[in-house]
Amino acid sequence: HSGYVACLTDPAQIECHALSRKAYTHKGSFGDVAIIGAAPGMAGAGILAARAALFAGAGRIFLVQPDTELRLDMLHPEIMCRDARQFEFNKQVIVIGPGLGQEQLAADLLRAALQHPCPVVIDADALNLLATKPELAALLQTRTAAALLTPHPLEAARLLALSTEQVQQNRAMSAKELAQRFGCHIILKGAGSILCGPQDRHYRINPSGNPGLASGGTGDVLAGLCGALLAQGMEVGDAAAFACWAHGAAADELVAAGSGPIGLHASELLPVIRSLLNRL
Ligand code: NPW
Ligand code: AMP
Ligand code: MG
Repeated sequence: HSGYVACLTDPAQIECHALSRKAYTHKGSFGDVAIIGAAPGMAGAGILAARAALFAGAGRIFLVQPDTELRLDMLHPEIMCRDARQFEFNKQVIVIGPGLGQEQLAADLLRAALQHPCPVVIDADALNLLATKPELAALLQTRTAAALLTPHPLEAARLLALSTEQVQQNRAMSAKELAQRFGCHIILKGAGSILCGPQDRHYRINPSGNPGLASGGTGDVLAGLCGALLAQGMEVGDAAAFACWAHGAAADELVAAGSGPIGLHASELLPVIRSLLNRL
Protein backbone atom coordinates (compact mmCIF):
# COMPACT_ATOMS: atom_id res chain seq x y z
CA HIS A 1 0.00 0.00 0.00
CA SER A 2 2.18 2.87 -1.27
CA GLY A 3 5.04 2.44 1.17
CA TYR A 4 2.82 1.25 4.02
CA VAL A 5 4.88 -1.72 5.15
CA ALA A 6 3.74 -4.78 7.11
CA CYS A 7 5.78 -6.49 9.82
CA LEU A 8 5.03 -9.30 12.22
CA THR A 9 5.20 -8.50 15.93
CA ASP A 10 8.32 -10.08 17.43
CA PRO A 11 7.92 -10.09 21.22
CA ALA A 12 11.70 -10.18 21.66
CA GLN A 13 11.92 -6.74 20.06
CA ILE A 14 9.33 -5.04 22.24
CA GLU A 15 10.73 -2.75 24.92
CA CYS A 16 9.26 -4.12 28.17
CA HIS A 17 11.90 -3.28 30.79
CA ALA A 18 9.14 -1.22 32.47
CA LEU A 19 7.73 -4.53 33.73
CA SER A 20 10.84 -5.65 35.61
CA ARG A 21 10.64 -5.09 39.37
CA LYS A 22 13.32 -3.71 41.65
CA ALA A 23 13.42 -4.56 45.36
CA TYR A 24 12.38 -1.15 46.74
CA THR A 25 9.16 -0.73 44.85
CA HIS A 26 5.59 -0.43 46.10
CA LYS A 27 2.10 -0.50 44.63
CA GLY A 28 2.42 3.15 43.65
CA SER A 29 5.24 2.15 41.28
CA PHE A 30 2.93 0.10 39.05
CA GLY A 31 0.19 2.55 38.39
CA ASP A 32 -3.54 2.81 38.91
CA VAL A 33 -6.03 1.56 36.33
CA ALA A 34 -9.68 2.63 36.29
CA ILE A 35 -11.92 0.34 34.27
CA ILE A 36 -15.10 2.19 33.36
CA GLY A 37 -17.87 -0.20 32.36
CA ALA A 38 -19.78 -3.15 33.84
CA ALA A 39 -23.30 -1.73 33.45
CA PRO A 40 -26.19 -3.97 34.55
CA GLY A 41 -26.37 -7.09 32.36
CA MET A 42 -22.74 -6.71 31.23
CA ALA A 43 -20.94 -6.59 34.58
CA GLY A 44 -18.84 -9.55 33.44
CA ALA A 45 -17.12 -7.51 30.75
CA GLY A 46 -15.89 -4.93 33.28
CA ILE A 47 -14.90 -7.64 35.76
CA LEU A 48 -12.85 -9.44 33.11
CA ALA A 49 -11.06 -6.22 32.16
CA ALA A 50 -10.38 -5.41 35.83
CA ARG A 51 -9.12 -8.93 36.52
CA ALA A 52 -6.86 -8.74 33.47
CA ALA A 53 -5.34 -5.53 34.84
CA LEU A 54 -4.83 -7.30 38.19
CA PHE A 55 -3.18 -10.38 36.66
CA ALA A 56 -1.00 -8.17 34.44
CA GLY A 57 0.53 -6.32 37.38
CA ALA A 58 -1.20 -2.95 37.79
CA GLY A 59 -0.62 -1.47 41.27
CA ARG A 60 -4.27 -0.66 42.05
CA ILE A 61 -7.43 -1.35 40.09
CA PHE A 62 -10.77 0.46 40.26
CA LEU A 63 -13.90 -0.88 38.60
CA VAL A 64 -16.09 2.16 38.01
CA GLN A 65 -19.70 1.34 37.19
CA PRO A 66 -22.60 3.43 35.89
CA ASP A 67 -24.82 1.53 38.31
CA THR A 68 -23.38 -0.23 41.32
CA GLU A 69 -24.84 -3.61 40.49
CA LEU A 70 -21.65 -5.06 41.88
CA ARG A 71 -20.15 -3.98 45.20
CA LEU A 72 -17.30 -6.47 45.16
CA ASP A 73 -15.68 -9.05 42.92
CA MET A 74 -15.85 -11.87 45.50
CA LEU A 75 -13.13 -13.86 43.73
CA HIS A 76 -10.84 -10.81 43.52
CA PRO A 77 -11.50 -8.43 46.43
CA GLU A 78 -8.29 -6.61 45.44
CA ILE A 79 -10.41 -4.77 42.85
CA MET A 80 -12.07 -1.63 44.23
CA CYS A 81 -15.64 -1.27 42.94
CA ARG A 82 -16.84 2.33 42.74
CA ASP A 83 -19.96 4.21 41.69
CA ALA A 84 -19.26 6.32 38.59
CA ARG A 85 -21.39 9.18 39.90
CA GLN A 86 -18.96 9.67 42.79
CA PHE A 87 -15.68 8.68 41.17
CA GLU A 88 -12.90 11.25 40.97
CA PHE A 89 -10.43 10.95 38.14
CA ASN A 90 -6.96 11.20 39.55
CA LYS A 91 -3.86 9.83 37.86
CA GLN A 92 -5.33 6.55 36.69
CA VAL A 93 -4.86 5.04 33.26
CA ILE A 94 -8.43 4.67 32.03
CA VAL A 95 -9.90 1.69 30.21
CA ILE A 96 -13.38 2.64 29.10
CA GLY A 97 -16.02 0.60 27.32
CA PRO A 98 -16.25 -3.06 28.39
CA GLY A 99 -19.93 -3.54 29.19
CA LEU A 100 -20.40 0.24 29.49
CA GLY A 101 -23.70 0.51 27.59
CA GLN A 102 -24.60 3.59 25.58
CA GLU A 103 -26.88 5.54 27.91
CA GLN A 104 -26.45 9.26 28.67
CA LEU A 105 -24.34 8.52 31.75
CA ALA A 106 -22.03 6.36 29.62
CA ALA A 107 -21.54 9.26 27.18
CA ASP A 108 -20.86 11.63 30.11
CA LEU A 109 -18.26 9.22 31.47
CA LEU A 110 -16.56 8.98 28.08
CA ARG A 111 -16.44 12.79 27.87
CA ALA A 112 -14.84 12.95 31.34
CA ALA A 113 -12.36 10.21 30.40
CA LEU A 114 -11.33 12.03 27.22
CA GLN A 115 -10.72 15.20 29.24
CA HIS A 116 -8.49 13.31 31.68
CA PRO A 117 -4.82 13.94 30.79
CA CYS A 118 -3.65 10.32 31.21
CA PRO A 119 -3.43 7.39 28.78
CA VAL A 120 -6.81 5.95 27.79
CA VAL A 121 -7.85 2.64 26.24
CA ILE A 122 -11.14 2.90 24.36
CA ASP A 123 -13.03 -0.33 23.70
CA ALA A 124 -16.47 -1.81 23.04
CA ASP A 125 -19.38 0.55 23.88
CA ALA A 126 -17.05 3.54 24.21
CA LEU A 127 -16.15 2.96 20.53
CA ASN A 128 -19.85 2.69 19.67
CA LEU A 129 -20.45 6.04 21.43
CA LEU A 130 -17.60 7.63 19.45
CA ALA A 131 -19.23 6.40 16.24
CA THR A 132 -22.54 8.09 17.05
CA LYS A 133 -21.45 11.27 18.88
CA PRO A 134 -19.32 13.63 16.76
CA GLU A 135 -18.59 15.92 19.73
CA LEU A 136 -16.88 13.03 21.54
CA ALA A 137 -14.89 12.11 18.41
CA ALA A 138 -13.77 15.77 18.17
CA LEU A 139 -12.66 15.71 21.81
CA LEU A 140 -10.57 12.60 21.12
CA GLN A 141 -8.90 14.28 18.14
CA THR A 142 -7.71 17.20 20.28
CA ARG A 143 -6.30 15.12 23.15
CA THR A 144 -2.55 15.03 23.74
CA ALA A 145 -2.14 12.04 26.10
CA ALA A 146 -1.89 8.57 24.56
CA ALA A 147 -5.08 6.94 23.30
CA LEU A 148 -5.48 3.34 22.14
CA LEU A 149 -8.62 2.21 20.30
CA THR A 150 -9.30 -1.54 20.25
CA PRO A 151 -12.15 -2.19 17.78
CA HIS A 152 -13.26 -5.57 16.48
CA PRO A 153 -14.26 -5.46 12.79
CA LEU A 154 -17.88 -4.45 13.42
CA GLU A 155 -16.84 -1.68 15.83
CA ALA A 156 -14.30 -0.47 13.23
CA ALA A 157 -17.04 -0.54 10.58
CA ARG A 158 -19.29 1.60 12.78
CA LEU A 159 -16.46 4.14 13.29
CA LEU A 160 -15.70 4.28 9.56
CA ALA A 161 -19.36 4.12 8.41
CA LEU A 162 -18.53 1.03 6.33
CA SER A 163 -19.73 -2.58 6.38
CA THR A 164 -17.81 -5.26 8.27
CA GLU A 165 -17.01 -6.86 4.91
CA GLN A 166 -15.44 -3.62 3.64
CA VAL A 167 -13.27 -3.39 6.76
CA GLN A 168 -12.22 -7.03 6.47
CA GLN A 169 -11.39 -6.73 2.76
CA ASN A 170 -8.74 -4.18 3.59
CA ARG A 171 -7.85 -4.48 7.23
CA ALA A 172 -4.52 -2.63 7.03
CA MET A 173 -5.99 0.44 5.34
CA SER A 174 -8.96 0.42 7.71
CA ALA A 175 -6.62 0.50 10.71
CA LYS A 176 -4.51 3.25 9.15
CA GLU A 177 -7.59 5.33 8.37
CA LEU A 178 -8.76 5.03 11.99
CA ALA A 179 -5.30 5.94 13.35
CA GLN A 180 -5.11 9.04 11.17
CA ARG A 181 -8.71 10.13 11.61
CA PHE A 182 -8.59 10.00 15.41
CA GLY A 183 -4.86 10.60 15.95
CA CYS A 184 -4.73 7.39 18.01
CA HIS A 185 -3.06 4.01 18.20
CA ILE A 186 -5.27 1.24 16.86
CA ILE A 187 -5.64 -2.48 17.40
CA LEU A 188 -8.00 -3.81 14.72
CA LYS A 189 -8.85 -7.14 16.31
CA GLY A 190 -9.64 -10.52 14.74
CA ALA A 191 -7.39 -13.33 13.47
CA GLY A 192 -4.08 -11.56 12.73
CA SER A 193 -4.85 -8.33 14.61
CA ILE A 194 -3.50 -5.23 12.84
CA LEU A 195 -1.74 -2.55 14.87
CA CYS A 196 -0.71 0.94 13.88
CA GLY A 197 -0.12 4.42 15.24
CA PRO A 198 -1.06 7.80 13.77
CA GLN A 199 2.45 8.61 12.52
CA ASP A 200 3.51 5.09 11.54
CA ARG A 201 4.76 4.25 8.05
CA HIS A 202 4.32 0.58 8.85
CA TYR A 203 1.71 -1.58 10.49
CA ARG A 204 2.15 -4.68 12.59
CA ILE A 205 0.37 -8.00 12.33
CA ASN A 206 0.04 -10.01 15.51
CA PRO A 207 1.13 -13.61 14.87
CA SER A 208 -0.25 -15.29 18.02
CA GLY A 209 -3.76 -16.45 18.86
CA ASN A 210 -6.27 -18.94 17.51
CA PRO A 211 -10.03 -19.51 17.14
CA GLY A 212 -10.26 -20.44 20.82
CA LEU A 213 -10.38 -16.65 21.33
CA ALA A 214 -13.67 -16.45 19.44
CA SER A 215 -15.88 -16.29 22.54
CA GLY A 216 -17.43 -13.48 24.59
CA GLY A 217 -15.12 -11.66 26.99
CA THR A 218 -11.72 -12.19 25.37
CA GLY A 219 -11.69 -8.63 24.03
CA ASP A 220 -12.48 -7.31 27.51
CA VAL A 221 -9.40 -9.16 28.81
CA LEU A 222 -7.26 -7.56 26.09
CA ALA A 223 -8.47 -4.07 27.04
CA GLY A 224 -7.60 -4.58 30.73
CA LEU A 225 -4.21 -6.01 29.79
CA CYS A 226 -3.43 -2.95 27.65
CA GLY A 227 -4.40 -0.71 30.59
CA ALA A 228 -2.08 -2.54 32.99
CA LEU A 229 0.90 -2.31 30.64
CA LEU A 230 0.31 1.43 30.15
CA ALA A 231 -0.01 1.91 33.92
CA GLN A 232 3.39 0.25 34.38
CA GLY A 233 4.94 2.78 32.03
CA MET A 234 5.11 1.07 28.66
CA GLU A 235 4.93 3.29 25.59
CA VAL A 236 1.53 2.99 23.91
CA GLY A 237 2.66 1.28 20.67
CA ASP A 238 4.75 -1.22 22.62
CA ALA A 239 1.93 -1.82 25.12
CA ALA A 240 -0.53 -2.54 22.31
CA ALA A 241 1.85 -4.89 20.49
CA PHE A 242 2.90 -6.71 23.61
CA ALA A 243 -0.66 -7.06 24.91
CA CYS A 244 -1.85 -8.56 21.62
CA TRP A 245 1.06 -10.93 21.49
CA ALA A 246 0.68 -12.13 25.13
CA HIS A 247 -3.12 -12.46 24.81
CA GLY A 248 -2.77 -14.65 21.70
CA ALA A 249 0.20 -16.58 23.10
CA ALA A 250 -1.83 -17.41 26.24
CA ALA A 251 -4.58 -18.85 24.02
CA ASP A 252 -1.97 -20.82 22.09
CA GLU A 253 -0.60 -22.32 25.32
CA LEU A 254 -4.11 -23.28 26.44
CA VAL A 255 -4.78 -25.02 23.12
CA ALA A 256 -1.44 -26.83 23.29
CA ALA A 257 -2.46 -28.08 26.75
CA GLY A 258 -5.80 -29.37 25.44
CA SER A 259 -7.99 -26.61 26.93
CA GLY A 260 -9.19 -25.37 23.55
CA PRO A 261 -10.03 -24.20 21.01
CA ILE A 262 -13.44 -25.66 21.93
CA GLY A 263 -14.57 -24.27 25.26
CA LEU A 264 -11.59 -22.00 25.84
CA HIS A 265 -12.92 -18.99 27.74
CA ALA A 266 -11.72 -15.56 28.68
CA SER A 267 -11.13 -16.18 32.41
CA GLU A 268 -8.68 -18.97 31.59
CA LEU A 269 -6.40 -16.52 29.81
CA LEU A 270 -5.63 -14.59 32.99
CA PRO A 271 -3.20 -16.90 34.84
CA VAL A 272 -1.50 -17.84 31.58
CA ILE A 273 -0.95 -14.18 30.69
CA ARG A 274 0.51 -13.65 34.17
CA SER A 275 2.83 -16.62 33.68
CA LEU A 276 3.97 -15.28 30.28
CA LEU A 277 4.77 -11.86 31.76
CA ASN A 278 6.82 -13.46 34.53
CA ARG A 279 8.74 -15.64 32.07
CA LEU A 280 10.00 -12.66 30.04
P1 NPW B 1 -21.77 -10.92 12.96
O1 NPW B 1 -22.47 -11.77 13.99
O2 NPW B 1 -20.77 -11.67 12.16
O3 NPW B 1 -22.71 -10.09 12.15
P2 NPW B 1 -21.26 -6.07 18.98
P3 NPW B 1 -20.16 -7.24 21.43
C1 NPW B 1 -18.93 -8.94 14.69
C2 NPW B 1 -19.97 -6.52 26.17
N1 NPW B 1 -19.67 -7.94 26.45
N2 NPW B 1 -14.78 -10.81 12.31
C3 NPW B 1 -19.87 -10.12 14.66
O4 NPW B 1 -20.94 -9.79 13.81
C4 NPW B 1 -18.93 -5.71 25.42
O5 NPW B 1 -17.90 -5.25 26.25
C5 NPW B 1 -20.07 -8.41 27.65
C6 NPW B 1 -16.00 -10.48 11.81
C7 NPW B 1 -20.35 -10.18 16.12
O6 NPW B 1 -21.58 -10.86 16.29
C8 NPW B 1 -19.79 -4.59 24.90
O7 NPW B 1 -19.98 -3.62 25.91
C9 NPW B 1 -19.75 -9.68 28.10
N3 NPW B 1 -17.01 -9.98 12.56
C10 NPW B 1 -21.14 -5.27 24.62
O8 NPW B 1 -21.10 -6.50 25.33
C11 NPW B 1 -19.10 -10.67 27.17
C12 NPW B 1 -16.76 -9.81 13.85
O9 NPW B 1 -19.32 -8.14 15.79
C13 NPW B 1 -20.46 -8.72 16.44
C14 NPW B 1 -15.52 -10.13 14.44
C15 NPW B 1 -21.35 -5.54 23.13
O10 NPW B 1 -20.15 -6.08 22.54
C16 NPW B 1 -19.33 -10.28 25.73
C17 NPW B 1 -20.48 -8.38 17.92
O11 NPW B 1 -20.32 -6.98 18.08
C18 NPW B 1 -19.04 -8.81 25.46
O12 NPW B 1 -17.64 -8.55 25.50
C19 NPW B 1 -14.49 -10.65 13.60
N4 NPW B 1 -13.28 -10.98 14.09
N5 NPW B 1 -15.60 -9.87 15.77
C20 NPW B 1 -20.02 -10.07 29.52
N6 NPW B 1 -19.62 -11.26 29.94
O13 NPW B 1 -20.58 -9.26 30.25
C21 NPW B 1 -16.82 -9.41 16.00
N7 NPW B 1 -17.54 -9.36 14.85
O14 NPW B 1 -22.64 -6.10 18.44
O15 NPW B 1 -20.61 -4.76 19.05
O16 NPW B 1 -21.30 -6.82 20.41
O17 NPW B 1 -18.83 -7.24 20.82
O18 NPW B 1 -20.62 -8.51 22.08
P1 AMP C 1 -13.93 -9.02 21.23
O1 AMP C 1 -14.63 -9.30 19.95
O2 AMP C 1 -13.89 -7.61 21.59
O3 AMP C 1 -14.41 -9.90 22.37
O4 AMP C 1 -12.39 -9.44 21.02
C1 AMP C 1 -12.06 -10.75 20.64
C2 AMP C 1 -10.58 -11.01 20.85
O5 AMP C 1 -10.27 -12.34 20.43
C3 AMP C 1 -9.67 -10.10 20.05
O6 AMP C 1 -8.44 -9.92 20.72
C4 AMP C 1 -9.48 -10.89 18.76
O7 AMP C 1 -8.29 -10.53 18.06
C5 AMP C 1 -9.41 -12.31 19.28
N1 AMP C 1 -9.91 -13.30 18.29
C6 AMP C 1 -11.19 -13.53 17.99
N2 AMP C 1 -11.29 -14.48 17.04
C7 AMP C 1 -10.03 -14.87 16.75
C8 AMP C 1 -9.45 -15.83 15.85
N3 AMP C 1 -10.22 -16.58 15.05
N4 AMP C 1 -8.10 -15.96 15.82
C9 AMP C 1 -7.33 -15.20 16.63
N5 AMP C 1 -7.81 -14.28 17.49
C10 AMP C 1 -9.14 -14.12 17.55
MG1 MG D 1 -15.27 -6.52 22.78
